[in-house]
Amino acid sequence: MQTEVKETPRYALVAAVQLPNVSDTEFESSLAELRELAKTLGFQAVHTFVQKRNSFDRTAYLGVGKLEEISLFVKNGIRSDAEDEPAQAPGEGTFEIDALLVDHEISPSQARNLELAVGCQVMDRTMVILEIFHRNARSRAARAQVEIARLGYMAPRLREAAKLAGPQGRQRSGTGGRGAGESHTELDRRKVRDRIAELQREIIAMELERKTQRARRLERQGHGLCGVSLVGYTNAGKSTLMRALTGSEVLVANKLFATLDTTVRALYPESVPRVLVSDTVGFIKNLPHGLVASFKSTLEEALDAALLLHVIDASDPGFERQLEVTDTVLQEIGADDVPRIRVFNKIDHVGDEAEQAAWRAELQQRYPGCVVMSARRPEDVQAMHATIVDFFRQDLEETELLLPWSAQQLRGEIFQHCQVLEERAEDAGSWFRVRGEPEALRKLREQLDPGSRGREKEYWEQ
Ligand SMILES: Nc1nc2c(ncn2[C@@H]2O[C@H](COP(=O)(O)OP(=O)(O)O)[C@@H](O)[C@H]2O)c(=O)[nH]1
Ligand SMILES: [Mg+2]
Repeated sequence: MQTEVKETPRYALVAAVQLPNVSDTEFESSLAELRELAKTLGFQAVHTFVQKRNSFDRTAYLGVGKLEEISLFVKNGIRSDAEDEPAQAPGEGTFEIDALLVDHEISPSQARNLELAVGCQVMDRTMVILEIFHRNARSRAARAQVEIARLGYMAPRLREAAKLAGPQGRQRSGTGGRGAGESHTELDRRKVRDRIAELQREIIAMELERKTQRARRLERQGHGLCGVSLVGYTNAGKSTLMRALTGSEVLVANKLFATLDTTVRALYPESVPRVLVSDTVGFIKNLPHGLVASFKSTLEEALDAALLLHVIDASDPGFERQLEVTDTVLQEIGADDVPRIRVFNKIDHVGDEAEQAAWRAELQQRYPGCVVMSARRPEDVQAMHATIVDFFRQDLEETELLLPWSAQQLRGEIFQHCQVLEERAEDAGSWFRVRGEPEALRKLREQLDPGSRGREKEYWEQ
């Protein structure tokens, strides 16, 4: 008997048409990516249906035979003891299918017909990605940009639903000339257009604001708050590395929807200065054109970081092109001046030990300063941890501070902002040898030596 509380997984089927001009490798890698994207939405992709066709079926994307096959799967569910096998009949010991995910963007009417034919919710590739962006957009600019894309995507689909809403709707739009139904649709269309225009104005205004935000970010770093952002393609291992670096592996092990956790955590073991690591929305190989702007704006959050880790799947044959695209996009969003380390991950996934060593050497030669590692090897994660900490320490200064007995309340400040190398009690107070950010040290000195401020005051009062 199962007594532990477990979150219910949502099961999804995946379907795709392979067109004649699409190679098997390309097709497979797109499907793998879709499954990975589905996972970030909390779906477990249990079964994939593929069909080779010269074109998508105009009515329902897939052919009739395939539709029947899927609908049987949806009707009976899957066996709970073998999660990728169809059940013979619905009932006890079966799991329900919650959605069918389609690896292309399909038209509103295709989606509608497909839903009717298979008997469950249908999400196409664009909708899956939009949902991920929606969940990951944190800044106002990113949220506005994603809403524009959602409106553009949803509007024709809502119209489609309204059109099929029954005889009433049809009757109204059918009353010759400009029927009531039609003007209603036009009204909706205008509303959507107005809203999009409004959002676009907001975005322009926010662009100005962003410049100030960057200045603020630099100031924050001066206070000893350091951010690292992980960027790179979906499936490169960003979230895995993030969990390993922040010690949250244990925490999420029992949690099914781990990937939904958003995603800023302190480096663990903790360091001084304290380093915050954040995950970003991954690049997508097959990104629908209409989503490019939203993607870039969600990525812009990486601009807040003091250091970017560009994670690359070293075992992916297409990594070079992905690396170039990432570089270009980072440049486009103005992240060029943020220091960056290339992290070739998944080296454990490249052949045997000799092959791994050869590949490592080649990568290190081709990309000087890069890190080659596996997020699954604790010693590699530890080394990455050390590299990050070193990065934030390179600008640190070493100095001595005297904390007078009368100012012991500032003791906490010292430990929070500096690494204390030595401490000693003296007649006048506690003496420290510390390392810290120059700006943080300057502030501390000011607080600790009110005398200097007093002298300044005298000077000004003369
Ligand atoms: N073999 C191997 N697999 C890895 C490594 N890092 C991540 N993975 C796997 O690659 C898949 C994608 O990882 P994930 O962290 O979700 O990638 P993200 O999309 O970049 O966040 C998961 O199945 C991970 O378990 C690694 O270093 N070696
Ligand atoms: Mg991830």
